[in-house]
Parts: sequence; C-alpha cells; structure tokens
Amino acid sequence: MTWRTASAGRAAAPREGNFPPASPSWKSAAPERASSVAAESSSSVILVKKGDDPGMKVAVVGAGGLVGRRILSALEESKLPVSALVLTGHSRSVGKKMWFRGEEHPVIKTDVELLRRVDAVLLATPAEVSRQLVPPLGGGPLVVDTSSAFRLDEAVPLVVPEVNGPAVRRHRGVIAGPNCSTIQMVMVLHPLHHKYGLRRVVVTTYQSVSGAGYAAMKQLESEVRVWLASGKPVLVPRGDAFPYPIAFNLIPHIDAFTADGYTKEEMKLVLETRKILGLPDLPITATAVRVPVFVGHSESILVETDLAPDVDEARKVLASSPGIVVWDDPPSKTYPLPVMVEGKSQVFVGRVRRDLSSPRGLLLWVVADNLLRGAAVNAVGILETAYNMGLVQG
Ligand code: 2RA
Repeated sequence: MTWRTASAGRAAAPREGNFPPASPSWKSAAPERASSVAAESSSSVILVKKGDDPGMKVAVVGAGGLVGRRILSALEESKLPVSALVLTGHSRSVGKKMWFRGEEHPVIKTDVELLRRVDAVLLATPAEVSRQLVPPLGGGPLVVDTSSAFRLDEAVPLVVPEVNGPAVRRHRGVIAGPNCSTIQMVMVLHPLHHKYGLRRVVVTTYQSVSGAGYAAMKQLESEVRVWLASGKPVLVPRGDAFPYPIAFNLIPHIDAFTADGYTKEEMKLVLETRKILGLPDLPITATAVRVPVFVGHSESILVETDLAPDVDEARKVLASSPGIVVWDDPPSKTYPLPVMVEGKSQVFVGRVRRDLSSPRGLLLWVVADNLLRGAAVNAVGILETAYNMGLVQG
C-alpha cells in the first residue's frame, strides 16, 4: 500500500477493499528466515572487533518479536556504528536468522554472560523479563529498556530523545523508553508547552491491537474472517488477548483496572507524561480504548494552555518540531490515519482546532506507528543520543 508521505497537501484517498489483506504487512515486517540449522549457541557469536573499528557491540533481546524486529530495522537505518550484533530471543525465535546491514545473524538463547560483554543492550522484552535481566547486567552495558519495568523509578531516566534527550546523562546503567501512547502524546505536548505553557490535558486513545502483541493481531484477524465467512457477528472472543471480541468492536479497557476505575494504561499516560515533561503536577486525565486496527495508535487530545494559542501558529510550531509531521487540511480531507502511518518514524498531527468550550484550548488528532515510532525508533534514538554524548563507546 502506498500512501503520500508529503507533509503538506492532499492525502491519497484510502484504497477500498483492502481487507482482509492478502499478506498483512505485520506478517512480513521481519527481515528473517527460518533456519534449518540447529539453534546457534552463544559460543558461536563473535564479539571481537575488527582492527580499529570504532563501532559498538550491540545486543537486541526479544529480537524476533513485533518490537524487536522493528528495533533491528531502526538500528539498520541509524548512523550508529555497529561492529558486532547479538540477537537473542524467545525459544520461538531461536534458530531463525535475521538480516542486518547485509549480513545474516542468528537469534540465540538469551545469555546474561554474553550480554555483559557488549556495549549496549536494547530490551524488547515484557516487564517481568526486563526486571530479571537488568540487575545482573549492572555495571556492564548501557541498557535501553522498552518495557514498563523501570519507567517510574526515580533513578531511571524516562526518555523521548526529541523531548528530554539530555536526561540520558543521568543514567546509572538503564534508560527507559515510555509507553507507545505516551511517546506520541509528549512529542506533541512538548513544543506546545514551550510556546504556550501547558495547563491541562485530556486525552482519549484509540489503540491498535498490535499494542497487545502478536496473539492479539491473530485474534482480530480470526474474528474478522469468521464473521465474514459466516455472515454472523462473532460474540465470543476467538483468543485470550481481549475479554470481548475486538472485530468490528471497541473495548474501553486496556491493561488492568486500578482501584479508582482508571486502567494502568491510562495511568501510564498520566504519570509518564508528567515525568518526561518535568511537570509533576500537570492536570491530565486519560481514557484508553482498544480499536480493531492492526497497527497505529490514534489520540484525540485537548490541550489547555496559559497563553491563548492561535491555530495556524500552533500548526507551524508543531510542523517545525523534530519528528512531527502536520497533515491538516479539512477542505481536502487531509488528516492522518493509522493505515497511512504504518512503517513511518514520525508522529502525525491533524484536525488542529480551537476548543469551543475554552478560549485557551486546542484540540488535536495525533497518530503514530505504535511499534516503530512508539517503541523501536525511540529506543534506537535513546542509544544514538547516548552515543553522541559519549556515554557509550565501542
Ligand atoms: C498497548 N500501549 O497498546 C500498550 C502496549 N505497550 O497495549
């Protein structure tokens, strides 16, 4: 599917009849092939540098997963010099080979001793795995963790490079990347705060099933297929990812409920945003909704500011901010959609307009690829920032 990527002008009309896709892009995103050889062991991984190679020895843990694969793509596209690459993963991935800068690399079993010998470790692992892996790596490589394990730990910088890159200097071995829905929101809030001062934020998210993992994507696919084949609504979930069917449905519930009726996903938006922006008292509230979209999280954000914002000026402020693309032209129906932004590294903003209920309010529609921009690009950006500051060396 080819979408216009220009930051201005008309967006291409969505192609009709493209579901179910013959080969959904999320199935083919991985630069991997199944290997017929036995699973490589860590002893087959060579960590010796070639001559004066200034490159880093980098490990990606969880390399075969939805985020891990995209980390590999983002690393490949970065300017980071990588002299040796270690890919480790879940038993499902072990034995596969993945391409990186023209060479095939085996996915091996995670081996802490091996990880201790690299310069940087990128973790694309569930929080419980990150919690187990990080302590034994202490004093070894710089760890960039995409999970929620350490995000709210005061000793751990929580970083979106475009927003608070210098915070990486405070690291004591681990730097956390925020939740995907937080990343795309803070990238937009940051320049608006700088220009107008933030007073209050109200956000509603429309989050794709890929945020809940591969099994959730399979559940959506399977429910849609059954519904269309039978002509009857699917009323019982065909998988364990969600408590209700997600096909042709919305579920106003992501992650566990807390005692006050919010979900953990909603509280991540609140607490992580305050920490990244350095605004511990920022009034902010969130509703997180799961939608039947494969990839791409969307957010409707109401921002109240100290200074009254001008809409055209706000668009210019956003368009000139790093990593943000404004697609906003109502007469030509130009606004970002999840299907348009899949595979892109930026955050897309449209529908910028005055809040009719407050003279100092702006409404925005913000969309990003949750796996790429919302995790992988951010993690690699953190490593690039640390490398450029001389905090990690080969
Ligand atoms: C989700 N934000 O979409 C979560 C993933 N970290 O479920």
